[in-house]
Amino acid sequence: MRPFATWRKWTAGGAAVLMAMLAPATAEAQTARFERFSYEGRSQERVQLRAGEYRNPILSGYYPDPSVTRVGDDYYLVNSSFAHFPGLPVFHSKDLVNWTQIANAIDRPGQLDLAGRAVSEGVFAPDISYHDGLFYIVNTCVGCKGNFVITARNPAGPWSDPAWLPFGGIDPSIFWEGDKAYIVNNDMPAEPPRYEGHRAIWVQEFDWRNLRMAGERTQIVNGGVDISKQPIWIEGPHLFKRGRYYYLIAAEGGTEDKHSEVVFRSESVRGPFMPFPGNPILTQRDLDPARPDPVTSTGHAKFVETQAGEWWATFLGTRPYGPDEYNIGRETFLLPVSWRDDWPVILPHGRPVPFAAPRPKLPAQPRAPLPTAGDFGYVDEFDGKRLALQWVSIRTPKQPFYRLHDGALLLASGAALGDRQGVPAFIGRRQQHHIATVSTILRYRPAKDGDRAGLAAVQNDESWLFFGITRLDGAPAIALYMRDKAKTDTLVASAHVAVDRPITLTIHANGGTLAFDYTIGGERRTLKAGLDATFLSTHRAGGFVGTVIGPYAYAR
Ligand code: 6LW
Repeated sequence: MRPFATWRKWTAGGAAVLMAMLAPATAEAQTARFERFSYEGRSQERVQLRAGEYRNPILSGYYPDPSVTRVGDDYYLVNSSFAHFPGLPVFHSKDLVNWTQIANAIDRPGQLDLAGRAVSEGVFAPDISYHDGLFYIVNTCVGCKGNFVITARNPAGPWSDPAWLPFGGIDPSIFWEGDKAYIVNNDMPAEPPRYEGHRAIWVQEFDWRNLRMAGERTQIVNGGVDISKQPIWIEGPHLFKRGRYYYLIAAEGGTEDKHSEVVFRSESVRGPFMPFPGNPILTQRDLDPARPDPVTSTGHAKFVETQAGEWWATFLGTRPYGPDEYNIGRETFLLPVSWRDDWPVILPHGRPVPFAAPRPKLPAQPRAPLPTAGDFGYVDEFDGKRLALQWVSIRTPKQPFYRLHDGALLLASGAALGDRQGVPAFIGRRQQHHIATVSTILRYRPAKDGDRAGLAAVQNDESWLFFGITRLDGAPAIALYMRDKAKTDTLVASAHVAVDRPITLTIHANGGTLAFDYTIGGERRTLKAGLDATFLSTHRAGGFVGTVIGPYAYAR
C-alpha cells in the first residue's frame, strides 16, 4: 500500500509574525544574508496557444484540491497547504484563467498551531463559498483539532480564527440553499469498513449564524459509485443544485494515478443519491501510460457556473516526468463541464486533458503580473517591507526567524531541518516547473563546523537537500547534503571556498535530475551535476505536497 493510504487514516481528531522583527542584524557570523532570489521555470511540454485559448494547468506546481466560487463577476479559489505556513492560499480571477494570489487565509500563528505536524498533515482540502456578505472556508486540520470554519468579509483577509466543528473525517464543503446551509464531507462509513479505503459521504445541516452543526447527520454515499467493486477513498465531495436535481460530485480511487471524479444526483438533499451510469466524469487512469506529456491523477473537482451560464470545473492533476514521478506536486487544472440528460461530464472517457483549450466566455484579462500558468519567472530583491504571499515556511513559527532589512533577507537559526518538533529557519517557494533555475546571492560566514546557510529543497522532514555554505574540518566549504527518506544527512559533494565575498548559489532542475553551481567573484563552478532528483518526488517522499525551495540557515 502506498504511504498516502496511511495518511488518510488519520482523521482529525496580531499581523503575521513572520513579518516581524528580529533584533537588527550585525555583520557577525551566524546571520545569513540573502540578497536576491530568482526563479525561472519552463514546462516540459511545448504548447502553442492559439487565439482564444488558455493554458493548463491554470496554477502550476503544488496547488492541489482546488475549490472555486463566484461572487458576481469575481472568482475565488483556495488550495490545500498542509503544514506549510502561512497556509490556505486564496486566489482571485475575473476570467478563470488568470489568477492572482490575494491572501493566505491562515496567516496568524494564533489561528492554527501546526506544531509537531508532518509536512503532509495539517490543512487538507479546503472549500470556499460566499453567503450574505461573508466568505466561508471549511477545512480539516489533520493531526490537529479536526474540522473547522473560518470567515472573512473580504477574501483578501483578515480571516477569522477557526470555529471548530465536531464531526470526524476530512474534506468538508458547504452547500447553500436559500437561507439554509449543509456541510458534506468524507468520513468512516456507518458500518465497520469492509476493506482498506472504504469511506462514505455524509451530510448535515450547518447552522451558519452560530457556526455550528445542527440536527442529524446522514450517510448519502457508502463506499462510492458501486460498493460491490470496493471503490476506495470517496472524498472531496461538493453538493450543488441545478434544475430539479441535487448533484453530489466527489473524487474516487485515491489521489495518485487511479484518481477520478464521479457524480451522483437526487431529488432530495439527503438522498437517495443515484450514481451516473457514465461515471467517472473525469479520469486519466485508462489512458496509455506511454503517451507523451501525460497528465495523470486527475480528480477532486469543483464546479462553478459563470455569469454567462457556462459551467466549468477546477480539479487537480499532475504532470509526471517519469512513472508517477513529479517533484512539483499536484496542480490545479480547468476544463468546461458539458451537460447531457441532466448529467455533467468534464472529459469523455479516453480523452487526455488538453494543455490548451478555448477560454471561458468571460471578459479577457491581461496576464497576471506574476503568472501562475505556462513558462514564467520572477526575481525577489527582498527590498519590500514584507515578503510576497507566495513564501512559505514549515509549521507555525513560535517566534520570528527572519527579517527584511536593507534589501536583504536575514535568517537567524531555527530548528534543524528534519526536526519535526521544531520550526526550521527555512522560507521557500514552490518549484512550479520541472525545468527550473533557482538562484540566490548569499553572504555568510559559518562560525562552527556544521553551521549552514544556503538553499534547501524540501518535500518533508525526511526528504530534502541542502546546497550552500557550511564549515567542514574548521574551514568554510560549499556542500551538498541530501536526505532520501532518512533521519541523517548524506554528504554528496563539497569544496572548500573563501567566504569573504558573496556567493551565488544556483540549482538547475530538469525533470528527474538536478545540477548545482556556485559563483564567487564572477567565477562559476559546478559542485555537482546529474544528481538523481527522484527522491524529491511526491511518490518517493510520500505525502501530498510538492518541493519547496528557498533560503535556510542553521547554527549548531
Ligand atoms: C484530500 C483528499 C485528496 O484531503 O487528497 O486528492 C487529500 N484528494 O480529498 C489531500 O490532498
